[in-house]
Amino acid sequence: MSYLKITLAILLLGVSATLSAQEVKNADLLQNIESRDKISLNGTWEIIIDPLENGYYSHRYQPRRNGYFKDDQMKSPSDLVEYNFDTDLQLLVPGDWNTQLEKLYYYEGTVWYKKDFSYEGGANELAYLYFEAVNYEATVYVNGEKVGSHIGGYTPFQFEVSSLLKKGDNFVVVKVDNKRKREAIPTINTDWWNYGGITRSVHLITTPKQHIADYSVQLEKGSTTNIKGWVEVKNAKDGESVTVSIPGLKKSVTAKTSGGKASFSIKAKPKLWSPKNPKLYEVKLSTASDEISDLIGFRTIETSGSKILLNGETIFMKGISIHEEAPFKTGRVTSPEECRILLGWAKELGCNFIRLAHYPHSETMVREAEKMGFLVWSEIPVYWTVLFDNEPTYANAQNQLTEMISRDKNRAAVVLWSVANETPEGEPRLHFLSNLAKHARALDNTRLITAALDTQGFRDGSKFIEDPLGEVVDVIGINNYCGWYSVDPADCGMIKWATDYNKPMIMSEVGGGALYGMHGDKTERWTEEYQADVYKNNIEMMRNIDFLAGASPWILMDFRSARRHLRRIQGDFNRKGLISEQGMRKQAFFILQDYYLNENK
Ligand code: GCB
Repeated sequence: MSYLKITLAILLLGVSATLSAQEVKNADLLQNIESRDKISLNGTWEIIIDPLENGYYSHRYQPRRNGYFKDDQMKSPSDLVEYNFDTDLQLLVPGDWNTQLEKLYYYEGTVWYKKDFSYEGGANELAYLYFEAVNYEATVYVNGEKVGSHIGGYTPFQFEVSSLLKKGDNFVVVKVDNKRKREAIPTINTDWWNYGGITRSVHLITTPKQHIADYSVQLEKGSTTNIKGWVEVKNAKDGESVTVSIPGLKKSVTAKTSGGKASFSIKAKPKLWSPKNPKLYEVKLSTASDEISDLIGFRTIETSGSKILLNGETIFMKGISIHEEAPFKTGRVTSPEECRILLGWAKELGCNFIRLAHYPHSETMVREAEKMGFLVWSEIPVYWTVLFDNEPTYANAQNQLTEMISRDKNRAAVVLWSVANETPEGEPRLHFLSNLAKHARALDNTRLITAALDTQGFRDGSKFIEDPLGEVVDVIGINNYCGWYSVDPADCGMIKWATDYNKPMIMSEVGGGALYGMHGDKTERWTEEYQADVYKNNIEMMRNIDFLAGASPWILMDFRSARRHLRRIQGDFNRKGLISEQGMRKQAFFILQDYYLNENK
């Protein structure tokens, strides 16, 4: 055993000890918001830009009792109220603030959001405020009272607010703060735009008092004939009936709750979900007081040596990486149509796989991808130089992982949970990421765990993967910018790869930049010809990796990044897209397309 492996074994022992003491729970999130009774709180919100957090802190820097969340109004002409949502600015929700108001383009800080709504709630119902995502920290108030806060910019959260609502007019205020912090997830330094705001939809969801809160309906690991799962029923006594039926399979079972949960299994032979046949079944769940239906696919995913097997058969994952950046208008994706445009481009490229980088994308994106037959890699923003030895940082990362898995655990399309991207080797990092992998497996034993690594050694003339994290993950992601950040494109084709890990590798990033429409010699940076040559030679290199199980080159479309300062070429955009932000395909698009459509894999 090598020194690294011994260290790893010791670390993993420590990890399991910590975790066994801890209960592994899904996030408190209503599953499948689409099929719920709800009022949309999307649309125009009143906002106040508050860089000094004056609406929160007094001049003695103490939290105010009467902050902006009270939405105070002047009662007489002599009153002094130094803010007024109704006469201030407005923003659209969902949406980032940076691309909606010029003065907020580079802004990082606090913005207060307010929305009036009317509620006609019934006596026997509960009301949940559900936010699909707010970047980065949200503190939520209903009718002037604090209901809670949430950290993490890309996962959903909810608050049960029934007791704070009244019949008729109500208002919600959200303090949104996107200041970057060293200890945060992601940390201070990223290569994507820190879009602030209530970036995804907001709903007021109503449910019966006793309601179906969450459920898992998936094939049992290793089986294609046993659908196994559980249904969590809020406020249920023991022994209440829960029925799960799948009309398309002519199956229905009734299970009884115990401790608020009913477990079931169904013997069936579903047609398996795959990119070629993304079959989804209607699944109906019901209790005496509630019912919900979902579209669910069934498939298996596993590895065998260096192969990835989908439904028992080897699949080569022809992928592309995607940021949640809107085509044509830029900024955050805010509509299903925008998701479909991005996915349509990936289809045109010949992909059966997408890497949703570098944070959980919206549920809409994942569902649309599932309908279109894409395998999905989903990841949390544990990116670059996270504070790996800081416990609150770990807790934050684990919470984001829990929320991502909780939300998408019924999506057949999702086959890979990624715990990190390009993190520097070291013991605290190994411990941190091993814990995350262990946590993901405890929540969901049916999918594969991966991470994108950029640490490679060199042995016997080959690039050598020896990062100890390789031991922990099921599939090794490798980010490697041959021909862009290192060596000439022409030399990439000759590079060989090797590893002692008998595991599949996905080339999770390769690529180079080009400004759409800029032409010249293939040795001239930023030309489409240069980028195309990077792709040609990297494809040559990939052909020689016998343990390669797929690729997700960087990236489908140009995206905003505050690290990209070449005014005339980048102008705040990372130009590694195969397509410009205005939808124009660059030459490299067709090189990768040719590989995906014509390679006999
Ligand atoms: C990487 C990162 C990605 C960057 C990319 C680049 O390795 O994972 O987030 O955008 O390189 O363009 O440098």
